[in-house]
Amino acid sequence: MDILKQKFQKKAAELKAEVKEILREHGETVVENITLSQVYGGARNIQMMVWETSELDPMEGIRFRGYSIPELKKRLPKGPDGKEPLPEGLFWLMLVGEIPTEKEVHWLTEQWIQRCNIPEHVFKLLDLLPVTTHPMTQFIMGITALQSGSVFAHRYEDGMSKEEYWDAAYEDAMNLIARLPRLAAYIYRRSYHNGQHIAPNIHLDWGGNFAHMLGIPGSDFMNLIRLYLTIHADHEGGNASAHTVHLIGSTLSDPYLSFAGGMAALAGPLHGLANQEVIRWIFNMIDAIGTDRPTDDDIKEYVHTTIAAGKIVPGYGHAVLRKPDPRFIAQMEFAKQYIKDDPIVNVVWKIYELVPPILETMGKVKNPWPNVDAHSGALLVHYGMKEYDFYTVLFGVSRALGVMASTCWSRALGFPLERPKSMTTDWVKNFLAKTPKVASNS
Ligand code: CMX
Repeated sequence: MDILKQKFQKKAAELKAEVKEILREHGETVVENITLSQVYGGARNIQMMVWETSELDPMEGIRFRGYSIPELKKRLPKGPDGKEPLPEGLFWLMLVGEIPTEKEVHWLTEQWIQRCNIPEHVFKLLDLLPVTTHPMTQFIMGITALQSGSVFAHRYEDGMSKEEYWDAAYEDAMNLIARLPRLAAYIYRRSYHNGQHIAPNIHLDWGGNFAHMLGIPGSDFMNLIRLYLTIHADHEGGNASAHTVHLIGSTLSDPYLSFAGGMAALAGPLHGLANQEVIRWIFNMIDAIGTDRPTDDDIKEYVHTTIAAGKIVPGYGHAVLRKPDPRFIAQMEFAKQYIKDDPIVNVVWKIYELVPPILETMGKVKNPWPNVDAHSGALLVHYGMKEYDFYTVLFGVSRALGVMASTCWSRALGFPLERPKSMTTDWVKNFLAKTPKVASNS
């Protein structure tokens, strides 16, 4: 058994025993009451699942196993030039709760290189699609095609015991993560570079090799990809992509299929697709105004026009966060360190000053601050990746780290089929007829 799997097995057995004890003593304890507004309002804030790998605080933002992004930037092992953290280290941390050593991260990089081979039928399937097919559609189809190699599905068919689910899930998680950069780069090169593919470089780390296969040169772009893949990896369990992976996985559908489902959720404009929408919106604004150096008034007017047309301002707002997203700030700091006077980056920073007060005056937006998607496109455009339809695929490659580590935990802890209760409005009316009215706080 490999070193990471051994560590995970030990930790999982300990936590499983602990959870059993917690539930034996406190299983009937009520965690919180739920209001009708939450039921009709997208289940906001209802605590209804366990997700070990990260936790989101509305004011402070994401912590991965207790570590904030600035802490991770300091403590995780870094790429060859010692600048940006290696996403391999974050996966290790999320899976077993320990910051890995340089040696352990090196081992993981090697593992993913050994597991990165993609069967020919996957490329053949993608080649049948029109090159104009949205990259997220290609990504989901590619992942689904990879499912034929699912260790979990094959072992289940062979009569695997419940006690082994975590082991098969681990194998699929490791293989899938290893293969995603190659799959994503293949989609990028076939969609935008006439199918001129670039072979993997086995001497590079997971993120560095991904940047290399995308074909965008330079060590700064490699560093951007390392940081990007780290900060997008997980955002606790309730976000739409993570929750979808959790839900599908609970049916014992294998990790490939549950990840493909999660990617379909990520492809929505209120979630991960917002990263392409942000840059499309900025390009449209620049076209409408006629310059990539718009004034404050130009931008304000464009924001008002967007809102007046009944549209959202992409990259702003969040279902949980109530402060600027630390993932936005991390990208802003990257730009300050690596990039000088880039027009699109400057526009993103001006929008950051101008949009929150406008959203606040609307009186209904709970969080007027930027989220992760408000900045990422400007950095990619700077390094030459202007094909914004591809951006959500990058997000998806990163998100695999968190949702796959969590899938291992879900199978190790033996989580059952997820099946919350729904209700009809008739049920609600009957219930209200019998229930004393609670004063509204608005
Ligand atoms: N621009 C305009 N209106 C906005 C807004 C924005 N950026 N953010 C919220 N609102 C509106 C909502 O549409 C809602 O309006 P209605 O009452 O008319 O339906 C109202 O403000 C209240 O919404 P909220 O409670 O503040 O936000 P939600 O939790 O419902 O939704 C989110 C959160 C992210 C979907 C929303 O803020 C939004 O649409 N943002 C823009 C899209 C975006 O950037 N998504 C990416 C999020 C991060 C990620 O998952 O990748």
